[in-house]
This record gives sequence, C-alpha cells and structure tokens, in this order.
Amino acid sequence: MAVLDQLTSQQAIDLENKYGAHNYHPLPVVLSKGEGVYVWDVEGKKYYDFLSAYSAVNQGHCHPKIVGAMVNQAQTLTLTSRAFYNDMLGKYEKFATEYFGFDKLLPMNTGAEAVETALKICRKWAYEVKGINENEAQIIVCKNNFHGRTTTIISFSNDPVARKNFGPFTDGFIKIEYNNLQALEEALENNDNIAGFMAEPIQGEAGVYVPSEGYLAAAKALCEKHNVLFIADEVQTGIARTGQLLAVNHENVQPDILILGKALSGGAYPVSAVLANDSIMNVIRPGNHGSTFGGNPVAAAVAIAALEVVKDEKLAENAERLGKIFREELAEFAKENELVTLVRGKGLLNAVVINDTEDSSTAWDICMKLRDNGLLAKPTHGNIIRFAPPLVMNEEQLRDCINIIKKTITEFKK
Ligand code: IF1
Repeated sequence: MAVLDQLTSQQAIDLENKYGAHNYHPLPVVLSKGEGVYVWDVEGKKYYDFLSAYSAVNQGHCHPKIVGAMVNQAQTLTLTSRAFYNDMLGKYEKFATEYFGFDKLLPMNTGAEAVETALKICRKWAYEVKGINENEAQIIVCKNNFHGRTTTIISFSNDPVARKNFGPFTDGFIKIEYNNLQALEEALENNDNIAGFMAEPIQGEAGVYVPSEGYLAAAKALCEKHNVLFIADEVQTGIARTGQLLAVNHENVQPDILILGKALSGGAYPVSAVLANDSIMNVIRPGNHGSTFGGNPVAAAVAIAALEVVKDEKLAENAERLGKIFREELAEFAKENELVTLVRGKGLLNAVVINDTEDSSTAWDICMKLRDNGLLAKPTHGNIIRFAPPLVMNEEQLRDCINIIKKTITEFKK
C-alpha cells in the first residue's frame, strides 16, 4: 500500500490502531472531506458535523476566505521564528487587540499553551506588580475544569483519567466549586497570596455547565476588590460560539487576561493567543517566554481572515438565534421523551443530558445511531451529549438536524 493510497474506513481505523498512540477513543467514522456544516467519510457518506472539532470550526469546514489566506501566505513565507520580525505579526496583533479591546497580544499555537502562558503572566504580575513573595502565588481554579492536557494544567484537574500516573504535579492552585460566589469570596478573603482566578465562562467538557446569570460579573468584581486577576479561558466558548463574540460579553465582563484558541483560526491551523493590557502584559520581557511557531505569518494571516469571517457573516447573531430554536425544540421534546432529561447551553454550545447513569453506554450508543442517520456528535462525560455545529449553519439545516436528533432518540432502543 503506497502511503497516499485511498483507504476504506476500516483500513484507516486499522492503521491508526496499529501505528498510532491510543490516546483517543473516536466514534468509528473516518472523515476525508469537509465543507461548511458538512463532512464526508471515505465511502462518500455525508454528515452534519455537530461537534465542530470541539468548537474549532465555528466558521465552517474549509471556509474559502480562511483557506485562501492560508494558501496565499503559505506560498509566500511560512515561518521566520521570532528571532526576526515578519511583516504579518504586527498587523495581526494590531487587528486582534483592537478587535477584542486589549493593549497587547502574546501569540501561541494551542489552547493549552495559551493557558500556560496566561498562568505564567499572572504569576509574574503577582510578584512584580502586586508584590506577593516569590514562589508563593496561588491561582484559584474551578472544580471540573478543562483547560488542556499539560502537566501543570492537569495538576489542577480533578479528572482521574487525565491525572493518574502523570505526577508529580505543579503546586500553587486552589480549587473551588464552579458557579459558587461564596466559595470564591472565602478563597479570596484572608489570603494575600492570590494572584488570579481562572475560569471557563461555560464549563464545556464538564458537560456545558452555564453558570447563574451574573456569576461572571460578580466574580470579576470580587477579583477587583481583592486585586486579583480574572482570567477567562474562552478557548471553547469564544469566537461567537455562545451567541456573543465572547461568552463574557453576555455579562459585559472584560477579563484581565483573555485566552483564545480553536476557532481563532477557524480550525484551519493551530492558533492561540493571550490578550491583556500593558499594566499586566508588560511584565513579560525578552527571554521570558516564547515558541518556535508562536506568531508565525501563516497563523497571523489565518487568524485575521477567521476573525473577519465572524463579523462579516454575523456568526454570533446566528448562533444566538439558532441556539434558541435548538433549546426550545429539544426542551419540548424532553417533555415527551423519557430518554432526554434536559437541554442546556448558550448560543450554539449546547448539551442534552440523557436519562441514564454516567457509566452507561446509552449516550455513546445514541451517538452511533446519530452517525447512521447522518449527524456526528459525541458524548462529553458519560450521559451528556454535546451539540455544537458550525456557526454558519442556517435555520433549514438546523431544523433538519433537530429532526434527525428527535427521530434517532425516539427510535432508540437500549
Ligand atoms: C482533548 C475536551 C473540549 C478547552 C478549554 C483549553 C483547551 C481546551 C476550555 C486546550 C481544549 C479540547 C481538547 C481535546 C477535546 C476538547 C475538549 F473534551 F477535552 F475538554 F473542547 F471540551 N481550554 N479542548 O476546551 O486547548 O490545547 O486542545 O488546543 O484534549 O481531548 P488545546
């Protein structure tokens, strides 16, 4: 078999099983083409993509403007490293800082790298600006968080599968209950070593947990009261996914540090970023931090195009409108179907809770039937199915998908 020979789905799966690390358990479907809200498997079957690569493909698969920008830059200059300047990075930094309303941007590649970068900036600010004694800074995080897979990030995870046998772990983190302002206040009171509070505006992996109205604004106010930085991890909730450009915009909250990734590139290329104002970002000086690919010309060109698409095509407004239809329809359906407990979410980041135990295979089995019926989705934890289509979906397509979901669950036999 020549390396680029056409494969059957089973051949592709067998190759991955034999030659690839088993760090995932994918749904058994082998995709070979994507366009807008659709993907096709190697046998040519067409599906609606209702995961959007975990909200990285908000602008739809292979968006022509984003791919065009990527191809054009890739044929011109791909990578200089930051040992030299390049003509794209400054343009991107100006564009993106004005787009999100911050003084500066530190460019990275993956979400986890951006989270790690934000934690480093927060700690350095704590020592050099707030005046906490070196190596004593504490950062508050939320239980059931998901911020990535590095050793420091899993140090403050409580997911045993993500943590076991990866120790020893990084110190300096305090875990509190999500959506609990009293817990945050207690953690902040009588502790002068708190540098920051990092949270997902909606906990995605935990099962699309939307906090109470006002939680984010109150949390930011508590951080201000205690001279602590509020760090918003918008890697999954950002870039119009929840019906606003950023999920924090629902409460008019401007975080002290903003973390972006995933759809910052529309899923075309690894692009992430950390944004902050000068009083915070200027603690970073030459030699403190970096990355070979961080801020490369292709990432810059792709991110500018991806962000322009969000505004040009009014993706936040579309997500807000279609998300409401999705939740209304599925909530109505839940009343008449005992398999669906509830639906929750914001914009087009939604989840359906299946009426079975966490360790049951029901949610997975439903996703397998959804696949057979031409819609791809995957459970987050146990009995929760995340539904997150590209934000370019139109109402007709959404209603077609709602019908597929209803039909599949109605016909489902455990
Ligand atoms: C996997 C989860 C989602 C994220 C938030 C940072 C990162 C992520 C809020 C790190 C990444 C991805 C990672 C991917 C599956 C997916 C995921 F299921 F893992 F939790 F979306 F919910 N902050 N989330 O959601 O960004 O380094 O991956 O670019 O690791 O299985 P990354």
